Amino acid sequence: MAFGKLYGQPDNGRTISILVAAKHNDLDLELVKTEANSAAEFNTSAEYTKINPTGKIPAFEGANGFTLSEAIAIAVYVTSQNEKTTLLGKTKQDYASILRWLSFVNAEVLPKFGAWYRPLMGFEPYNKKTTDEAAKSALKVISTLETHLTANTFLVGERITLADIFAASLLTRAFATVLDKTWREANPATTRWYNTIINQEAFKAVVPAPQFAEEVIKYVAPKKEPKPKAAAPAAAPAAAATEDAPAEAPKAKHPLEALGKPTLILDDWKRKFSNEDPRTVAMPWFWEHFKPDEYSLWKVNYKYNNELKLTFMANNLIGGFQTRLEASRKYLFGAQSVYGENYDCVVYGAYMTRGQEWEPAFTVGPDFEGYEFTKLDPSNEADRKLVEDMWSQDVPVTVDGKVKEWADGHVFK
Ligand SMILES: N[C@@H](CCC(=O)N[C@@H](CS)C(=O)NCC(=O)O)C(=O)O
Repeated sequence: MAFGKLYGQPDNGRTISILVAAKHNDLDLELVKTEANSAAEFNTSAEYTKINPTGKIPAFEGANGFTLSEAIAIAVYVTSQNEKTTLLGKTKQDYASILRWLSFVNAEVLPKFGAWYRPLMGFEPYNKKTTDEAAKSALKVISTLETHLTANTFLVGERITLADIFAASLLTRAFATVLDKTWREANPATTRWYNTIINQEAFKAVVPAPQFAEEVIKYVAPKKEPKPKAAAPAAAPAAAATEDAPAEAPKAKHPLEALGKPTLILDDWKRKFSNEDPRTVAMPWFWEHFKPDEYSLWKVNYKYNNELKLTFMANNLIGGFQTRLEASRKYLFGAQSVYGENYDCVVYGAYMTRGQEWEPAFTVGPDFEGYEFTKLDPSNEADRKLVEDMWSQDVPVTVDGKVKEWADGHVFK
């Protein structure tokens, strides 16, 4: 039986740190995949907020009922379960020094790096000046590591401790996105140390192939194409994001409101989907209640799949797309996934929207121009299968004769 559940994401640094520490001490933790979005339905539920009142990840729920939030506390708690662990140092000074690094990386380093790479990844609105400033302060704060690791093999003492595991884990995304080849060459001590930590067996068991950016990833503005006038929705959507001015939430009434109340209440379906097995219970319920005159089904595939690189970045693209569909939440349900591997992946998905056109629901954000919308026929067996596969997120897709396994994805509900 697992020691407890860890609520988090497999590509989230804070989550990784706890999983590696547990692995190091042969402690079994069950990862419950939980969005890094404190506003998401599950994160705001009573069930989750009693474990972590902020709705953020990570959070821990022990098999014995003990619950804990805050990455540092969870990492220390999990590590200390092994009475003989060497990860917490030998002396009181070691232990305090370990806490010093945990706190430094969690509170000083990670937020500064996040402020740099999150806008580049499309997670947050991009503003060149702010992002450049974030880059400067991130590089300044991480120079503390280079200085320390030039004179020391590990962060504390002569062997790996939780400080190293925690710091390397929290830096995985920075190395994958912004700590590029040039930076690594200029910072050999931190790079040597990082390579040592990520090549430990326990680390590799959790993150088999951490990524290294060749160059700092570039912000890519949402694709824009000339839009035929006829495609404009009834009410004006939010302005498309530009480099310095992110899109604002639409203030006009949603055009789909005019369609009135359908017999299939979207919230009923969303609840069914969230609480039941998709294949055996939710989908049969869906087809029984789906009304083609009230809703339409759409295949929604990314247009620029050949430009995708790392799967976690492709998954972030989906996250950004869905975040900016917020204004249509009352009228829209669907799921999109990344299939394949790094440098060979695609973003496919399927949605159901109120009404018979895709534009009113999808043009509330700027990202729709990067996607191709193909109407599906609910009476066609192949189209029904496509919807079920996309929403169940449990089977691979075949692209140009090549099978691509499901890697990650998001459900918009
Ligand atoms: N102080 C918390 C911070 C947790 C945190 O910020 N988690 C991020 C992911 S690493 C999150 O859940 N963000 C979602 C949000 O802020 O909505 C800790 O150290 O655990």
